[in-house]
Amino acid sequence: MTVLSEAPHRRFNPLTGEWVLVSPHRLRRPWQGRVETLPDEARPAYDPACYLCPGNPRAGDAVNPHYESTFVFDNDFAALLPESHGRCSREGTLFLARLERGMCRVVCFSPRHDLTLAEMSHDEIVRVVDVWVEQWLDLGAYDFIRYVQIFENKGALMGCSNPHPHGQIWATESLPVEPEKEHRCQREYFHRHHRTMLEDYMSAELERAERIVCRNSTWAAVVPFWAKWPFETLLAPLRPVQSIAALDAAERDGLADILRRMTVRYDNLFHVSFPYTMGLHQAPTDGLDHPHWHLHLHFYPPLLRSASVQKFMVGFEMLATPQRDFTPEDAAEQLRDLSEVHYRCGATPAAEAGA
Ligand code: H2U
Ligand code: ZN
Repeated sequence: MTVLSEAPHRRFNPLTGEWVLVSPHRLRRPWQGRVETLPDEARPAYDPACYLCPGNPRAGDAVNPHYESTFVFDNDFAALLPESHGRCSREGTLFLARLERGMCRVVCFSPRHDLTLAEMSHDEIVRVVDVWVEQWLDLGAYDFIRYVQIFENKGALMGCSNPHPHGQIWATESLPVEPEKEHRCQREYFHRHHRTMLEDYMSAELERAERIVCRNSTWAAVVPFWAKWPFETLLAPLRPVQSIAALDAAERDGLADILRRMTVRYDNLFHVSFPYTMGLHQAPTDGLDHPHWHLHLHFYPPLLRSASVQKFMVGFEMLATPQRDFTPEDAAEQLRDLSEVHYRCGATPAAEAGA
């Protein structure tokens, strides 16, 4: 690994079939770019102006119930609609289009406006996992739904409109672009090796240990060998399961455990409520068996070396190949060294990342 820790090189992402450029020493360059202003962190437990807090009005005539744990509702500004509006609008090679049906829901993780996953209890996160399972089963049961994307967009930096802890679910008629790449790559691997790609990958990573951030008896979190975002992680169950609904009770518990520990580590990295896009990737809900699919979660956080310096995927990254400024092994080491006690609960300050 010595050459890879010093010289610019490319790494291959076997889940998507794409490459990433790694420039180990680039973080040492002088920084004169944009510095983010930090959002005000102190929030009330209840905000009368929040459209996700219990009892508050939303767009239109909707009013939230006085919910006590989680709460799911149809997105009032859904990007997809379940009704069919006719036949394909465009055919041909140059002007190909397809109508797309779907459903969009919002999942409130907690009635508390001031919490995030990192500050919720284990049992409260188990409840979030249970709701994801219920939603995946419910939406996946619709004849026309082929894929259910569960995700959380957190922080103003990620364009999240509201700090109230919540995620979204978009269920679509077609297999979306990113899951489709993983579908293809995992299927090829499975046909060749008769095991899921992530079963082999996670056991190889656990053996090597250098990119593992944390683990429990059923799940592990790793900075993948091919990570493109600075502190990107991949969370996967050690047993190959196609979907979140196939997890047994211990594995659901293990997922809640690793989610809490990972989000606490992230907050502790720069002592800020860590922004990210996080989501589950799992088998299509087309009624077929997909033994090659191995459920997993991706965390894609944009921060690079402080609470105020983010990685921009622009220029070469946007036009050519994604590029990262320090190695995944460095990122894993930094994340691994952090406390699993949230900094607001009196953990000792963590080492600042980067040069
Ligand atoms: P994000 O902050 O992650 O974008 O999620 C907020 C979602 O909540 C967003 O998709 C929806 C928006 O459409 N929303 C409602 O459904 N009702 C409202 O009254 C406001 C926002
Ligand atoms: Zn994935």
